[in-house]
Amino acid sequence: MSALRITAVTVTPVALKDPPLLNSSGVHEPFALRSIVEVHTDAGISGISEAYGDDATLALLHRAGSNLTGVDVFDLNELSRRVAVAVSGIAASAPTELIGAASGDKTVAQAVAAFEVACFDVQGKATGRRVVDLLGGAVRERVDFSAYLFYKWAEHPGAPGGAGYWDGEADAWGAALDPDGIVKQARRMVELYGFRSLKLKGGVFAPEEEIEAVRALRREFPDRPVRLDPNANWTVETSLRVAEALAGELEYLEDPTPGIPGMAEVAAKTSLPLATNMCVTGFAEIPEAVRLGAVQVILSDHHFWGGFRATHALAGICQTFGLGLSMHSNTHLGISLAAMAQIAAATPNLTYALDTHTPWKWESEDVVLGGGLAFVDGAVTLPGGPGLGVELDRDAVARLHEQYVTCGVRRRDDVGWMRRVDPEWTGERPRF
Ligand code: GKR
Ligand code: MG
Repeated sequence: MSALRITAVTVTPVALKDPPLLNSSGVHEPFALRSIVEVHTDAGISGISEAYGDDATLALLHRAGSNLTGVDVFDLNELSRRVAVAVSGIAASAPTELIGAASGDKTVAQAVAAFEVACFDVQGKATGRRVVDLLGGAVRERVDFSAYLFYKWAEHPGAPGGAGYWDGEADAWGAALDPDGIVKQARRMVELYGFRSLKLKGGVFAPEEEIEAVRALRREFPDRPVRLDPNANWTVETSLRVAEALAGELEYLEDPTPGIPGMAEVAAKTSLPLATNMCVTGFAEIPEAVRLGAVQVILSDHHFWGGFRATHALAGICQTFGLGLSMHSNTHLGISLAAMAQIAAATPNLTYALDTHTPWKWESEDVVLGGGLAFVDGAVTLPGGPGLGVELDRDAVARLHEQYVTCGVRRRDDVGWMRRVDPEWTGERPRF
């Protein structure tokens, strides 16, 4: 096949309604931002991907995208080189502190990822093959996801007139502020999606309360593995106390405490596997983590590790050092869901159920035709179509772009939104 050259790229920011989910930084704002990336080629075939949608990421994508004209979508090494040249010197920033520290390498990786995924989509459409086939073939046709449980309020604070932010339109989940609320939320999520493992976002309330919530989940769902993720909101001492209380109860404990040395101190004294999407989020951080034995599971995420090929490089490193591999999620739409499923299906040692924020999406809000891949028994079956297997719903993109224009949110700020309720709130960690 002759070269398929990039003629233009399009980056469209969109905003989606987001419920008041609580975490160690604060609370989700009423809107989450994503960007829809399209790579157009001289053969008339376009590929799509999804990335963060904050101002800094948009500037990064525009800068990188402007240097891609003429690149063959099969020449991903050239794509990476062009991106690196275009974004060299751009200030490093992370779209949320909940995915770890920013660095120059990670900034390049994020931009490469956005365009690499779209190039794979073009490759698939041009060859009539699924992305999973281009990535080495499917080791599984069904990809398991886990129920992502959050403490949450019934509605957003600070709304005009005190009602929900959207003129009283509250989300369908209601409040979850104690173990009963979390179990109720889990029941609903399991009923709707069939998830066979559970993850609780912790670091919100006193650790003792979160221990009780995990125990309540274990009682209610004895056959489902449970993970707990306080996003580095505990000291080493607190982490060890929780680890002792929950030994044997958790599939893994995710980012209990900040930093590789702190995680290593905890890991040395607990039998619970420690996982991370905060202290190891780029290749440069792996050697120290391995040397100190700080983590036993790394959560991949093609959006910030550098795309599909980088995810495979990470998988190889995990295999070499006997580390487990799982997958992280931030708020996302159906293109990312399809991309996550494609790379997971092509990665043999990605054996943990993947995280996903999909259940927190407003039902009517997605940018792919049909609303996105469906979960049956907690798993997504890989679509049969070429490329990523999902198509853009252009009307929906236009609608969600309009929502972006009018919503006023331009970067994720969980700390700032929490200050509306608690003016003293700093979001500093560790709090417990
Ligand atoms: O959406 O509040 C959230 C999560 O806390 C997210 O931002 C994290 O990046 O899900 C993530 C995690 O596993 O840490
Ligand atoms: Mg995490």
